[in-house]
Amino acid sequence: LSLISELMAALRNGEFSLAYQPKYDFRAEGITGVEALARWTHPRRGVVPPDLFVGMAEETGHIRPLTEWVIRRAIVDQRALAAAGHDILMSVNISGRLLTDETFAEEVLAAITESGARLCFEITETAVMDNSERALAMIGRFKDAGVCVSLDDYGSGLSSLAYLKRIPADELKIDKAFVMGMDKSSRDALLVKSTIDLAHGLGLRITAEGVESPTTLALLRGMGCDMAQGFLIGRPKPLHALIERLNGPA
Ligand code: G
Ligand code: G
Ligand code: NA
Ligand code: MN
Repeated sequence: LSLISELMAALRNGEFSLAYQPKYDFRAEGITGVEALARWTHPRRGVVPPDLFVGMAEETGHIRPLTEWVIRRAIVDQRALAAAGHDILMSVNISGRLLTDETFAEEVLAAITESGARLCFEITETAVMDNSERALAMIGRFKDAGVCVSLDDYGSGLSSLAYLKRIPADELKIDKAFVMGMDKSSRDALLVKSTIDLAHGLGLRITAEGVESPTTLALLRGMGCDMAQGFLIGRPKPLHALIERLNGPA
């Protein structure tokens, strides 16, 4: 039996979970957001790498049920965090492919509106570009429903400034490849600084992902970056561990 054929049952059987990676807000000097990352712990194979099952799900038409599961769980956990006194913006990854699936969008919009959860969709730039007109229309509808839109992995795809200008995004996430190199490479640092200025010029918030060292964090603060995400801030962890972190000293 191939792994992907087990995905639907795995979703029903509780083999999936979400790990939450904190996002540090420079201005608020604390954690104001998290990125939800899907995890599959297979009963025999153990942990299945997310890149593997996300890629397979995209290729085999399983990305919609997987994403619906992720969003449902993210909504419940966002509300649980709010009830515990933590007003956290919950980011979920959305494959660009799903942006043009109208029944997916209707269902998800209804669930989010009903719940009142504060969600943000992280969309990879390359995927958005595939089907621009329909994807743009869908992004607009999510935004109207109060969902924030983030362009993930910025700088690693087919970046077009003209396209960036057209997308009604709220946030840009600069790809970790540039951020991880910026404490050693002045070229990487310059690219990060330029991207921060570009985002701010367009009225977008900017998150740097892949922050692994205090030097990088200090550089980003000096450059006026809004948010930092990476192993230095925190690894992806289960909800209970996130809550412990949020309850603990800053
Ligand atoms: O922690 P990390 O190894 O989780 O994630 C690997 C990749 O899998 C990242 O590119 C991440 O965006 C992607 N990913 C994790 N969870 C999801 C998800 O729920 N949906 C989609 N589309 N991608 C996800
Ligand atoms: O594609 P996306 O940006 O959603 O990918 C998120 C991925 O980046 C996850 O696999 C997550 O575990 C990983 N990640 C998050 N922070 C860091 C970091 O500081 N260093 C490295 N190497 N990977 C990170
Ligand atoms: Na992401
Ligand atoms: Mn990313």
